[in-house]
Amino acid sequence: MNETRRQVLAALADGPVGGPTLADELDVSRAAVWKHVEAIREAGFGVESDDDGYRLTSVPAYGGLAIAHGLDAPYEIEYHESLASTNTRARELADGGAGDVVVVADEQTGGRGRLDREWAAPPGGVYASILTRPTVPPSQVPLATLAAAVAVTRAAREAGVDARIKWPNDVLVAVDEPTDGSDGDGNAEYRKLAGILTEMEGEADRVSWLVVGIGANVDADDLPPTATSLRERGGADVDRRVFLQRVLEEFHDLGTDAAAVLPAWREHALTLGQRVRVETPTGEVVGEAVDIEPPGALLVETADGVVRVSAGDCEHLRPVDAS
Ligand code: BT5
Repeated sequence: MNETRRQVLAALADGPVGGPTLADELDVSRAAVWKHVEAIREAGFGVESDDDGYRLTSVPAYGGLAIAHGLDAPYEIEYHESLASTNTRARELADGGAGDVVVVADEQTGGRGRLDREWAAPPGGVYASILTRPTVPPSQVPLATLAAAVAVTRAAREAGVDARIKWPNDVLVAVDEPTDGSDGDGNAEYRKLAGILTEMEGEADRVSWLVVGIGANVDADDLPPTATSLRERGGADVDRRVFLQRVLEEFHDLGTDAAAVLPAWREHALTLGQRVRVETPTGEVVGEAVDIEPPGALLVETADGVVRVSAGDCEHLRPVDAS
């Protein structure tokens, strides 16, 4: 995205500002300012102009420039109405040498989950892949997945939806939680609000690129029965643009700093304290999930002692203290 266009947009938001003033401030021609203003209008922004100059009157619901506008994180936004998969596109950009780009689509026609599973991505959801080049070893990458889960959870909570994290990458919401503020019987049914697909390339001691793909349901149409959405769970006024901006800002702030990520993850974890069954590449582990440790391993207390699980699919059985 054109940096000057972002600057023009920011100036209009602080407006009114005259075209000649803007041209001077940004060191571009008046014709260039006019072209940027026209492009901003074409992107769906409301821009009024009168004797005092240009002024921003409205921001479109979604789109590349709209997401970039007011975003407090150093990412470029590449927006598509429709893509097969934002992760696939981000990988292409990575192969071309790009970094600090977020690929966003309104819908995906070939959304991917982990292990070649499908991700349903109808129009109206948040599908975003954050491409970065962190200076960390590959072993730290699980922290980025946890950071993304925390970021989505915090943004959902800000939108009024009580989201929790299921290890390692699912954000869930209870669909039959009591509304009187009590904890209920501990057997609430949870549905999936968001999932994260992390991909990377690197050498033993250094990540080359990292793509963290986030899929979050905002609207409820055409979702699998095990899914839920922000709108369905009461976030009726959720602004998809602001939600994504908050996710990106939180993700950027957390980084891959274990001291920041793990306490935040623990705070929102649904998995800790539960009886779990984890399908790992080397077999099944059943026991109580007791903690998470860097860079993202789940500690499961089994009949044979504590087992450290780095990867796998986790199923919550029943809470340990439920009868
Ligand atoms: C995930 O996989 O949860 C990772 C999903 C990542 C999707 C994002 S969207 C942006 C970026 N571009 C991509 O192509 N992908 C990423 P996993 O843990 O394997 O869960 C997949 C399972 O979730 C499926 O087998 C379904 O059961 C379920 N599922 C599919 N679509 C869903 C949806 N929209 N909401 C909730 N659950 C869904």
